[in-house]
Amino acid sequence: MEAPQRCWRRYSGLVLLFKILGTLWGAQAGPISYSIPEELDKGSFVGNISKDLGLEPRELAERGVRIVSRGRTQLFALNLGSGSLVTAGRIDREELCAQSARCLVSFNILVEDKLNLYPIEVEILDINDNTPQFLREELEVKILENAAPSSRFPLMEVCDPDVGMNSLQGFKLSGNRHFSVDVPTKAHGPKYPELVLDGALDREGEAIYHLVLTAMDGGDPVRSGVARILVTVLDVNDNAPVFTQPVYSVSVPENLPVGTPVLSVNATDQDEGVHAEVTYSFVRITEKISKIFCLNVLTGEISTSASLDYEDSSFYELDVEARDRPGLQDRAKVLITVLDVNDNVPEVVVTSGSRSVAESTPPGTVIALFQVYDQDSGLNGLVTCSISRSQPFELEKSVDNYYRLVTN
Ligand SMILES: [Ca+2]
Ligand SMILES: [Ca+2]
Ligand SMILES: [Ca+2]
Ligand SMILES: [Ca+2]
Repeated sequence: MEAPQRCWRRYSGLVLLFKILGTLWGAQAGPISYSIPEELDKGSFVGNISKDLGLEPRELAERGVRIVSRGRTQLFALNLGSGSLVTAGRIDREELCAQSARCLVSFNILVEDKLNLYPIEVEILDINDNTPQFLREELEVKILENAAPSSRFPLMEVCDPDVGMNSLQGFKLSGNRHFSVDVPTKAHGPKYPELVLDGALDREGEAIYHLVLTAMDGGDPVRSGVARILVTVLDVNDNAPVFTQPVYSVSVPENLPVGTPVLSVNATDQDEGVHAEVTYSFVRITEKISKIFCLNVLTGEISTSASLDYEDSSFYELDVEARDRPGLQDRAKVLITVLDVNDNVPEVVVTSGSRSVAESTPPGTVIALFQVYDQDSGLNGLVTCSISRSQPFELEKSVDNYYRLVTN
């Protein structure tokens, strides 16, 4: 196998060119041509040289027929017994001629007794003895999830040092509707397959794709090489945080100690990393409410920062916002109902009354008018009023929690 860097590079220096030593000896007009496939065993038949020189096989030895060439290891030899030209060893076409379309070996045969030179040309035919091979067997490709369809991403180089149909003919990508493979149509140069994005990606849907790329030559049988491609889809901030519910409701007693958590809001963000880092804040909050409730920026926990008072305010509506680091946001409502606690004692307010009462005062005389009330609500504000039976007075209910104290 050729070193990868040499693949697909055209260079001409490897074609053997043997100069004819001269025409002084009257060489033949054209070369004697033979062709053999590469990789034959040593001693394989190339051509019937004695016949083509018009000699008997035994004359090869008698007339001193031999191969002449300069500077290279001789690839061929004469079999003096059979009178044929044979291979002197295995010939690797790829080593000899690289990507040249035709691989010709030229040399001369000298007939010593007459000093006649005969040019010989042997074409080495390619066989499909190389499998397409990727320069790397694994590659990670990172693609932003918002990459436009038809975007292209270069993959690893592949080489097959054979020529013609025996070299690289095409690629196949393991079935995936998001990707295909294509090779830019350049006449020359390296063949880098490219990954083509066929459809929109969504990291939140699928973040990783395992693809198998196959490179095939056109030999018979076809040889193929495979490489694994890991596509990592990179996140883009395409999701806003979303609160787990649009409205959060809670009821708390008004005597809740300061600093007690009331409830937590929570928003999730489908993205990753800083695109999913959510912070919380109140939206358009009055100064009064901002002194009563505080919101933990990181956890979304709302707690009291002052005492609640049902009698002052029994209901709060707060707007909260969740925001990811780049700034996408969502909003929700928080409804806080303050429940009454029996924290007020009933009060008695005397509206009118006498300081003293004459002993002779007849029964049923009104001595005082007073009102009772309680700031609490419901049962906590329901006041009952009574007087000791041992006293010479009794209570008479009037309107609106008013009572009259009368003698009996
Ligand atoms: Ca070959
Ligand atoms: Ca091949
Ligand atoms: Ca995303
Ligand atoms: Ca986000």
